Amino acid sequence: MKRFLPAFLLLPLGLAAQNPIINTQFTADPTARVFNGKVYLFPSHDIMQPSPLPQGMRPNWFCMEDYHVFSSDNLTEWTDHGVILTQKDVPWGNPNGYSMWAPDCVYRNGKYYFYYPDVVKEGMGFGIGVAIADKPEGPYTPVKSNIKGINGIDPCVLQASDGNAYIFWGAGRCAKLKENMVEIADDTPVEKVKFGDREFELSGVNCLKDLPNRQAEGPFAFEHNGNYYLTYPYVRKNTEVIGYAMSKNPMGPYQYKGLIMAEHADSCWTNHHSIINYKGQWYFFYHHNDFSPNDDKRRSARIEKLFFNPDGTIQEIKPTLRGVGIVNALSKLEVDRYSTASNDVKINFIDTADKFKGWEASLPNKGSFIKFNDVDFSSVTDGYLTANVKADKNTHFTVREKSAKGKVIADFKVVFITEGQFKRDYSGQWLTVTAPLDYTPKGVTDLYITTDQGGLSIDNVQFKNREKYFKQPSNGLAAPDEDGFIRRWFLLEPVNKENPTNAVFTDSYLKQVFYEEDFRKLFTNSPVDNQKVKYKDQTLVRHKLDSENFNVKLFRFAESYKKHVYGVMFSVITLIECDQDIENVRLAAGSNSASMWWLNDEEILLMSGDRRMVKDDCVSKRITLKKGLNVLSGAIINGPGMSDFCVRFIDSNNQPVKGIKIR
Ligand code: FUB
Repeated sequence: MKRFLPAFLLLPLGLAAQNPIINTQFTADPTARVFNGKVYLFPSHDIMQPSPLPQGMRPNWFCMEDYHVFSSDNLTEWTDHGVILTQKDVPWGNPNGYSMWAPDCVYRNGKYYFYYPDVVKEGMGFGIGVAIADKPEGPYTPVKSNIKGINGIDPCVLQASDGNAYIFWGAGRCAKLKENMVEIADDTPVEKVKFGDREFELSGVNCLKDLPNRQAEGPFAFEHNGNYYLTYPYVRKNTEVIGYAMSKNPMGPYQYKGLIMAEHADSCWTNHHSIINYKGQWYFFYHHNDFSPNDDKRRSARIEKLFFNPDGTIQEIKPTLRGVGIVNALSKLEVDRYSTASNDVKINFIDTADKFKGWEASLPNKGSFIKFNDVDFSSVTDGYLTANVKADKNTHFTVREKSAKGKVIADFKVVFITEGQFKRDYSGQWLTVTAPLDYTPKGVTDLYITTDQGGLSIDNVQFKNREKYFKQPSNGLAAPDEDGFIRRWFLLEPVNKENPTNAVFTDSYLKQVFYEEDFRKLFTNSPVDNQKVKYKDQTLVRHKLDSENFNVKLFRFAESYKKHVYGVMFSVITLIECDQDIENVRLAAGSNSASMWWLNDEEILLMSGDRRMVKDDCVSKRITLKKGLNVLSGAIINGPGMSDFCVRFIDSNNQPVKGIKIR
């Protein structure tokens, strides 16, 4: 009964390792299983209650109408395979019961058996049904009737090393399954129990008899190193903890051993879990009401690592926001779900009207920090870092390796009020800020984000590999590209020229700044690679480069030499060799923003105003490229934009001139 999702929904959800692990819907009661080398997650699917409430639905209660299955091979990126069963598909269930509670799924005899509770159509209470598939993702076909003899919720099937499959449910009841996996064994004991003055018959063995078991539910049983573990939520004080008991036999008697996880700190009443070993590490899946802090019936799956002591007992687990998994530095790191943080760090929803948008972490003081562990840098080459941040004052933060005082990877100034730059105040706005990497860590390491001023909120960071915009020029002469664009240039590092807006780029302003004496001195007819040039208090270097693109990305050029990228002027030169005079050609240029062009020291084109780079945006008067060497030079100015330009010559038929060589 698989419902097919549009193809784009089958794509990985693109989530980084963090808790909760799914942020597109609620995912309660997470049962994880390993099939075919992958982890499959079978949660129940909390939804908001319909309005008005259907008849008989308890207000402020659980509400689930279907199941999705998710998979992952790294525990950090999850694929939603869509709906595998809905309440309308269950032949014996109430189609409007909204009670598709905690499920399980196991593989046996070439089939996948999906066990799920639902309220029965006839009679009272919950039954447990089975749906069968050939693949973990489905399609699943529900068996016509629920398992006879079982009234209750929260099925879990243990496939023991004795060759049998055992089903656990409710408050720790257990029965052996027949080989068909859809019936309990004929010799299952039946116990008579009294609730008030009514007597009921309950099948199976009560494995939690005489153990701490107040309001116990959600049993999860597994076997490890010759021990059987029965792990289960129960109420120790007012809300659920997860405890466990051990035995040498699947059906007990079990001995209580202690807690795996204590009560949720914020009194989310339920917890529900599963335990797997994946690639040699044990993991504990559980839930919390992260996305609905005021409503503990809408929950979301989380993961932590689980460890055994040498005697087989389990170490208690403290919930974290970070969760598990080595995360690729090139994916979005939701650092608001950190591993640890200084005590003053607070987290808040980014948007309280849409909590699935996630959180921000605020670092209020000098010295505040957050740590985000296990980031894999093996795919980061020549990288830079972007960060999604908000500042309530000018602030400065650094991303470091291994400790809050560790080696600086990247250094950010959040509000652009810096020396030599035009003033602009972005306080209180979400911004994506970028910084070059001062240092690229190797392998898997921990990140620390620290601020020496406070006033910072951060949502996520993402490392990015720098696209290659330039390469070192090859020996010899270069030709224009197939469209005639000139790609070989001497580019001088930018001159700082504060301009908060490009609206000032009138003809007269441009003539004034481009002909200013010190700026003109930056132009030469014999440019040299790596030549140092003085401009006022700046020392600039000229670089001979071949552009990878038809448009020469001056913004990226400036960024790569750690120069200002906004509020700047560039001087660019190219040396053109012609075998003969080429008459009646015109320079066709595009630039972001304004620019001026000279051929052999004669001004041939002025492109004023606040421009975007467009091919052949403006053309010059007709000119002659003379036999021998021609020097084409340009000045480009920009305020807050990303500077670039493209230049080619066109002939009298508007065709690109390609019969030239660039020195
Ligand atoms: O999700 C509904 C119920 O809440 C589950 O079946 C219980 O285990 C508890 O998590």
